[in-house]
Amino acid sequence: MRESWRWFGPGDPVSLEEIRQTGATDIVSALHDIPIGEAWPLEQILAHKTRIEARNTIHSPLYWTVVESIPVHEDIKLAAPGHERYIENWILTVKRLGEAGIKTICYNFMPVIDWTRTDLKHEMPNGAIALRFDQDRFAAFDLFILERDRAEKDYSAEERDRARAAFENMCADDVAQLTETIIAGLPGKMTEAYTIDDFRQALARYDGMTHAALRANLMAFLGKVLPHADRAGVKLAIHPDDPPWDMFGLPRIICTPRDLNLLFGKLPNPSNGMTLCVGTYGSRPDNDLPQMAIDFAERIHFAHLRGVSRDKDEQRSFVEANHLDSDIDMIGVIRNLLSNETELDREIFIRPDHGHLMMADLENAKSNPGYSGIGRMKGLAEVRGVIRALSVEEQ
Ligand code: DNO
Repeated sequence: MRESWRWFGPGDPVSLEEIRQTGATDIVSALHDIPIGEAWPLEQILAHKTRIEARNTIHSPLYWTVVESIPVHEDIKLAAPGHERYIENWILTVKRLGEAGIKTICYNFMPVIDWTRTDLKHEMPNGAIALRFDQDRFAAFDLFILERDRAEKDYSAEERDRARAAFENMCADDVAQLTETIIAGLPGKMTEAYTIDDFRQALARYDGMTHAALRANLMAFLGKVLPHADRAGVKLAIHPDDPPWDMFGLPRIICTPRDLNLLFGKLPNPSNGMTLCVGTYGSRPDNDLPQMAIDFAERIHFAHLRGVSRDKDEQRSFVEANHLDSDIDMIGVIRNLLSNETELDREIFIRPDHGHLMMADLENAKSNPGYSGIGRMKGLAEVRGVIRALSVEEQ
């Protein structure tokens, strides 16, 4: 397994020198400054790679090997008139990354919103801070802050009552904070940051969009991209919709093994692959993560290792737990990924996906939610221990 680490570029409060000290060898990054829809210029790709790899002769080396993510323009997801040029640009970026030797590309196809949480400062019993998705607060936002048309029908009477109680508990600051957390952005999101009016308009563009129609748009997009990726030797790794269910009346189509079977069944190209985001898929009790690691062995090019603990009485609410202590059998997942590697004679990139805000980082005002240094280092170290122990057992 190749231990990788997400780096957001020169503005990231966690520096490349610090990442080196965690023991990671591979960098997961993107050109975040290029507007969504434009092709990434080759010179900028090479400059970013040089920046990442500059000190490799002096210190233990770091390589830019994984892209997360090339954003997919909303017009592609909508198959809106003129979207073909955005697909052409996406293909150009894939080809250029291939030329630069960066052969694993994570992306997602979530309409309007990328990953979504409701609380960025959930205190764990030990005082560390975790990210949380709370269904009642989410529903409170949808029903009483956004006041989305037809939102009512997406919640049961009991859910609406709980959402109202959550809403009535919020002061104006809480409302502003929750709104910002949901629509203005978490680090690494691949969609625009919205104001509430823009958000309403962005949602309106999807009125009437069914799962089947969105899936057809994904297939049409990939139908054009995959032949080029195959030729460039690049592996695409689709990231699941996080959390993996419909939200705001939007269809979400990469949530379960069934969704993945539809995707790979229709387009079996070797470059058509997936990111096994353990935390995302594991937010649903019906997704069996160790089994998915076996069933999709050839398709998994990248894995995000993170645990979630779901609330007992509300199956949609969860907290990002410790990497090894959660509702997910992380050791089983790692064991199965390791045997895939042996059987298929290849290496999978893994990264610690999110970590708790803890220790000195609690004082660090600049930490990106989920992406602080110390918490992720703890996660990586725990996961590394499991990998080493299981690898010795295998021999
Ligand atoms: C959050 C991440 C997302 C993800 C993108 C993938 O931490 O999992 O930013 O990277 O949605 O395209």
